[in-house]
Amino acid sequence: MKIDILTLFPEMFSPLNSSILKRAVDNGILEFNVINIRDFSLDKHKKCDDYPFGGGAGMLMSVQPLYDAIKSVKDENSKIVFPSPRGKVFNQGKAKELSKYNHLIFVCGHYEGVDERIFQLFDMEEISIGDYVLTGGELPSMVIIDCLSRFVDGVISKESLESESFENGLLEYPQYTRPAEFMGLSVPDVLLSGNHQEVDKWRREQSLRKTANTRSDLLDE
Ligand code: 4FD
Repeated sequence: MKIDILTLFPEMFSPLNSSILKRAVDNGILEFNVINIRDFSLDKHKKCDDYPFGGGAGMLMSVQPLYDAIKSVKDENSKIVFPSPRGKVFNQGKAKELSKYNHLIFVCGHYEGVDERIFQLFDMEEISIGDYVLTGGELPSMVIIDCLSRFVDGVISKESLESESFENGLLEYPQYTRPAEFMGLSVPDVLLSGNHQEVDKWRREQSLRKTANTRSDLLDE
């Protein structure tokens, strides 16, 4: 999968170059391309923002640099994502859906938003990572990219995907590794019993209890 990222702050994307995502890039499964929107400004000072018509606080991103930046990477198979507080809220299901595309384009907004005409010029899906406001779309883009990448074939093992929180509609059960005792705290006996049926039953109960306690809204669905 090829992922183009259009941003005024390319240096913010260095985290894509570590850990699991780096391994996926090295293995040829993912390709990231970080592009500076400023390089497309036709203004003599490379300006990319301006005051809103009608007045109001702050600045908007100008439509011209954005338009030319998107034009430079888009083809008929591209899916364009625009992280924004006014989008539908992101979740695992949306991540899975996005992971099926061969080409994604992330457009990172800044200032108080963008000139609305960009949404008339391109089919862009606005997606929010939660009900709060950030200084730019860079962190939301990285959150969405990290999450969807896990669903791309070969990025992580199938088993890891299936056993995690949300996959069965519940939060994850408690887990333990060696040593069996630390600072007087021991691991639940059932996990050392070797009885897989009992282990599965215990984990299911723990998942249900955790979900009921902190995210009972998940049990309604
Ligand atoms: N909740 C989110 C996304 C972007 C953002 C921006 C319009 C502000 C939060 C377009 C207004 C982009 C989110 C940048 N803050 N800030 O997903």
